[in-house]
Amino acid sequence: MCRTLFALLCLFAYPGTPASAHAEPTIPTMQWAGIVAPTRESRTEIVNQGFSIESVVEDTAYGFVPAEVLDSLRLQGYEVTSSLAASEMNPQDFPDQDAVYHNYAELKAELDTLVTLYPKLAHLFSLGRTVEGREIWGLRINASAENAESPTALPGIVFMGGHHAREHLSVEMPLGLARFLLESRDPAVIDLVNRRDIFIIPQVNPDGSEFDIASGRYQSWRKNRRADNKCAGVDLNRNYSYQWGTGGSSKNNCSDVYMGPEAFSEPETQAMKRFLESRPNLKVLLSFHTYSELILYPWGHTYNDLTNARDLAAYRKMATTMAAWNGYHPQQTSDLYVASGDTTDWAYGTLGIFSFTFELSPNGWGGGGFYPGPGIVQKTIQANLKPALYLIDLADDPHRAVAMPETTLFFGR
Ligand code: 0X9
Ligand code: ZN
Repeated sequence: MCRTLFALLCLFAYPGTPASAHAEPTIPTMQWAGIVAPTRESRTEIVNQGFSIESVVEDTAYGFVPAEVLDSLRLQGYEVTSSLAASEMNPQDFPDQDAVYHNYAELKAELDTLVTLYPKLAHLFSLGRTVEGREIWGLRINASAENAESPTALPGIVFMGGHHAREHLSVEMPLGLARFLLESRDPAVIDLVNRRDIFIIPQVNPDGSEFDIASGRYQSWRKNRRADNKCAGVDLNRNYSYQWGTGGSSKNNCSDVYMGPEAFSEPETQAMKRFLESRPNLKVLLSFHTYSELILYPWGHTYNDLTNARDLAAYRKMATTMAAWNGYHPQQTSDLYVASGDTTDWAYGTLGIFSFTFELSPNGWGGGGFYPGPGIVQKTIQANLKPALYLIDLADDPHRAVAMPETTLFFGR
């Protein structure tokens, strides 16, 4: 078991302690570990203590955890099935092999190209700047708007990726979707695009993404790059304000699920807040993450079902419909583990936007985890086009999903 585990772990390019950029003897070493946690409650409990769960295989949760937290979990009686200091892991893969992925400059160049090729349809804008001063780019696809700001009566939808630095595939997915929507000559797609106000924000956390690749070796970095705490970074997907800090996130700034000193403490989440609040026509949101092949819908901060039965019925129908197309597993977010402060709970709980998280491929850490290689990019984009078109169509009224027969051609009316 251990041998197999080590072989698989070596697929992760994780060369050193993320905190080593601020090396002090007191900074705990990050570990990759497996812990027996067979129920959602036990998984929530270990997340609460600072364990960042990345995948669940049978009764074991795998993820990153500061060494001191792992020691404490052991003392509490948790069975640790495997653990490995990050610094012991040698990368087996080289970023050169992954040249198909877009770094920050390449992403901007690609967005510029799309705007140049489709000036009447595509409008580039900045949502604001990151901790390190990078612009967070957004692309608006709207056939009747003159620019990124002009008002519209059309129903809106937003796709986003890259909240978590190492989840590079989650940047490629919305970027690939943008390209598809602009390039398609399918009359049904053209008609759909003409009827909607579509926003694509491929990389919410460019500082983190750049840090992850900058040294030429992947850093398995998750958070943003706030540098004024002992260990750098805030988990942006724990920093939104809805039920912030109520479970499944950590006050320990060395944890990968550090919630930040207060809700919306980070310029990246502030930028998202400003953007989403300024667009009342937005009715649907999809935040791409990796990995595990899941379709998640609220709530994430509580095991309770949504109290709005009409919304819940629509969410369930939408999730199962999309799952039949991409083969992912649909579930309420908290069935995995409770986590508070994420994008989707806030967007739905505060703004009423129908919000999903997709955990993209691979479906387990045997497939390369956060670094699944170049071959998966186009497959993932293709697999998720139909779900994306379905959501775009439903942006006028997601409740329409409930009465829609499974076989309905969801666009092209
Ligand atoms: O933990 C997360 O932020 C997401 N998983 S990831 O492996 N990409 O980090 C899932 C977020 C789902 N939201 C909640 N559990 N509330
Ligand atoms: Zn993520």
